[in-house]
Amino acid sequence: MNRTALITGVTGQDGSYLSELLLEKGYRVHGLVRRSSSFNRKRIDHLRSNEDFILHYGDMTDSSNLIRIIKTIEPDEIYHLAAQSHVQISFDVPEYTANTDGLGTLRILEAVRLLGLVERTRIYNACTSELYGEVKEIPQTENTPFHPRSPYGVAKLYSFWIAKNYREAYGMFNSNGILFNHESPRRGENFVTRKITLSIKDILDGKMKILSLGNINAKRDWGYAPDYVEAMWLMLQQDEADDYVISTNETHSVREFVEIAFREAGIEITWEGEGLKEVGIDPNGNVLVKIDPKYFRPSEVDHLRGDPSKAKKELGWEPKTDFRTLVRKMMKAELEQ
Ligand code: NAP
Ligand code: F7E
Repeated sequence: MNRTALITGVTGQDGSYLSELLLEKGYRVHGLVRRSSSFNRKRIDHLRSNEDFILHYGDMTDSSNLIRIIKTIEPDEIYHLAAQSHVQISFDVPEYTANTDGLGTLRILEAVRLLGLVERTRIYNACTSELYGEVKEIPQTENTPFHPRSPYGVAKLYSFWIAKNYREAYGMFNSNGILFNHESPRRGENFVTRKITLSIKDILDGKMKILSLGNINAKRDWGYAPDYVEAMWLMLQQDEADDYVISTNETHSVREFVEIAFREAGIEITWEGEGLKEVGIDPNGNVLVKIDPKYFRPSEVDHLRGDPSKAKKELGWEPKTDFRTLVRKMMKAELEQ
């Protein structure tokens, strides 16, 4: 096959699974990594000896490096995944989030356009169910109006529209993946699913007593990250660029995630009290879960459920992993570590 791909965000959860997928398919994979004072490559360390896996220093806030890298490698496909991806943290660093997640996408598009690669290079743009925010209908489809509820969501709204605008204005092959939450044992440790499995492991090991959470009634459409990176690849193999919802069409609360994860670890949790006083207790009456308002968001997304019918029809894509299996996989991986 001998195709060349560039992945921004290669050190992240999705970047690592996508790298594995593309290398298996025979691609030469280039990845953008940013400098940090301590090494941040543990998700891709196992790929380092592969000579088709090449890393370049860069940053989404610096156009000069993006132009230089894209000029050197002239990729057939760019998977643009790099982002400040934490919703709550985007309220703390809104300007940085806009720069990286919004303008970062523009920098990639402009680099491809100015380098004369419009005919050659196809771009996958990582968009998100956070665009729907305060949802206008259930389930959400490609036609549901957007109403983002965080600086992250608003930055990604710009990213969505600028990729679509460059598709319409310059005929670029830019596909937006509107991906709903997807998780794995490689999920960042401060996203709720991984925080829960990691904390349960710490409680069992005696390193932690109580898991503190924010809004446990929030509902998400949670899928399994390796299933979702396959959809990214499929989007770039189509005749035309387009926008696709990638989701499971099932929704579950954070509370349900907690209950199943504890059950997988052999502990049955029951709930007592209400609001800020609500606690999750084990059969011996020990409090293992409590509510801490510091994890509440200034504006919350309460309920997400995506309808992936278009992806099923046009890409032949379907989620392979259901919610229970996802929780089981994550908890099992945590306990085995
Ligand atoms: P992630 O684990 O947080 O990874 C983000 C990646 O972006 C990391 O490689 C990170 O590098 C890199 N990055 C952040 N800021 C950067 C900058 N200024 N310059 C260069 N690289 C930068 O995210 P993920 O879960 O894999 O998600 C991948 C993409 O899909 C993101 O755009 C995210 O917003 C979007 N998305 C995710 C989900 C989900 O549920 N996972 C759903 C919808 C959309 P470091 O390793 O150095 O931090
Ligand atoms: O929160 C609630 C929180 O941070 C999920 C990113 O990948 O998916 C992700 O964004 C829910 C929210 O993910 C805690 O309030 C309760 O309602 O795991 P999360 P997210 O905000 O849905 C979308 C699709 C993306 O695009 C993003 O990049 O869980 N919650 N207690 C908590 N959340 C966290 N993080 N920590 C808590 O203690």
